[in-house]
Amino acid sequence: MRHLNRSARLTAVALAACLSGCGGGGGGGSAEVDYVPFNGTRTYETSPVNGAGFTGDTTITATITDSRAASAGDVLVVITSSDGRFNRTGMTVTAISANRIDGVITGTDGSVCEVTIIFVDSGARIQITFRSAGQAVTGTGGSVNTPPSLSASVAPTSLSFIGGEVTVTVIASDPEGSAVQLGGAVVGGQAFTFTAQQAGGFVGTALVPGNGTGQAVERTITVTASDGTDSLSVSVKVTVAAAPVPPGGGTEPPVPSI
Ligand SMILES: [Ca+2]
Repeated sequence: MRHLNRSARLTAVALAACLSGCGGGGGGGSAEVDYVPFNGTRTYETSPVNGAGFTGDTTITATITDSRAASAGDVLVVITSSDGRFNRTGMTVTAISANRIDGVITGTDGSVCEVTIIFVDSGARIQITFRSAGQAVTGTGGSVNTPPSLSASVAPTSLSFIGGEVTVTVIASDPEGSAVQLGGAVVGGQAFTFTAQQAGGFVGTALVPGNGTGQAVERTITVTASDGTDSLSVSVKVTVAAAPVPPGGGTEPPVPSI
C-alpha cells in the first residue's frame, strides 16, 4: 500500500510538473525510491541569504513534510523568511527526484521564486536555492530539531479473510527529551491510540478490515511520532488471507454480494 501511495504521489507530481510547464519532472516509474530521505516532518533553518529579492541578511525556515504513507500522500513545503517575504507560505511542488525537490513560491510582495531544495547528509541538512528576477541565491542549514526515534512491530502479522484485531507495539523517544505523541492508523481502516507501557514502550490495538473480495490483501498500519516540532512515521504490514474456496472447488469466494 505504501508503494501504491508513493506511485500515486509521483504520478500527481509528474502531472503537476506537466501542467505547470516546468521541465525536469520526476517522471519515470521508480516508485521504490525514497526521494525524501525521511518520513514525517522536519524543519530547517538556513544561513543568511542576500540577493534574488532578499534584502539584508535573511534567514530561511523551511518545514518539509513527507507523508508517503498518509492518505494525503504528498510532499509539503512551507517557507518562512526573516524579512517577511515568506510567512508560512506554501510552495507548489513541481518536480521531485532523489534528494531533490523543485517548486515555485510567491512572496507576500508578489514576487515569484523558483526554488530547489537539495537534501545532504541523509537529510540532516539542506541546500535551498531561490531564483528570481534573474538572480539566484543559495542558503544552507540543518534541522533545528532532532525528530523522535521510532520503531514498531505488530502481532499477529497474518489474519484470516475476515480480518481482526492486532497489537501494535511501539518504542519511541526524543533525543532532546520532549514528550512524544503517538498516533496510529490502518490505511483504509480506522485510527487507534496507544497506551504507555513500562520501559518506554507503547501498545495499541488496531482493527484490521477483512479483504472483502475473497483475495488475500496486505494491510498497512502507520504509526506516527511527534515531538511537537517534527514528526516521524513508520509502517508495519499485516496480511489478510484469501477466503477459503467453497466446497466443490467453485471459483466464487464465499463473500456475500448484494
Ligand atoms: Ca526533538
